Amino acid sequence: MTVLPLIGIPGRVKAGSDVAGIPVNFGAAQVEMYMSAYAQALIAAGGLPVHLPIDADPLLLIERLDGLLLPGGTDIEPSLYGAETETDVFPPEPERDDFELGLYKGAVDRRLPVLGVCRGQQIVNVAAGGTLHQDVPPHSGFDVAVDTELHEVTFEPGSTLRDLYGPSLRVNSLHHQAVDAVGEGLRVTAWADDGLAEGLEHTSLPIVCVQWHPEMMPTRHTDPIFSWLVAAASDG
Ligand SMILES: [Mn+2]
Repeated sequence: MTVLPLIGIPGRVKAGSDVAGIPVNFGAAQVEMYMSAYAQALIAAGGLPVHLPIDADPLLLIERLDGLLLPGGTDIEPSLYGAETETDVFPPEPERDDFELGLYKGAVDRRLPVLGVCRGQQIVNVAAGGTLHQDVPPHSGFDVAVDTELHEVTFEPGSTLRDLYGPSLRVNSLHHQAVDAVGEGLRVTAWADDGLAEGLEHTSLPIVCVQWHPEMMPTRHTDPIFSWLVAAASDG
């Protein structure tokens, strides 16, 4: 029997009262959720996705995984990159920051492949000592369909993203924050036409990040970024 590469996806914590359809007496119960499109894309690419509960020890989880997908989500606590809060549009969830930073640290120590998407790219950058722009309204496509191609990105020659996508790509844009100062060991390999960083790669580890949401596009089942993660997770 073929053993598929096991790829972990953390989620987000909600109260039962914030989830439609849950009986009212479960209102105080903790619920975790993630966007299924990530799992669907990884399954289509030949991987085996698994949800990572926030209450588990991130390092024990990482020991069992072949790869990590850090997904989109809320803002990162600005004090983690030495800044004051400038916006509360998507308030930080400190426990989630701790959990995902722990997962990422473990993945780096084990040299596990990591794909960061949106907030995931920002987590990777902050973990490496980088900083964020806290509000970039032209990239906040929250009032249009999630697969709306809002801008173009151009890829750096000699990068993994360039190998996967070619010279440029039209992408959706569902973020209101973005990479500012780039963290140690990372380089920007995708640029929006206004100069914002839309992709990051580690210079020596199998870590690739994108600021857009490939899993929200109708092409998610064939998008090469998920095949990259599955192939890299199969190499170990
Ligand atoms: Mn964008």
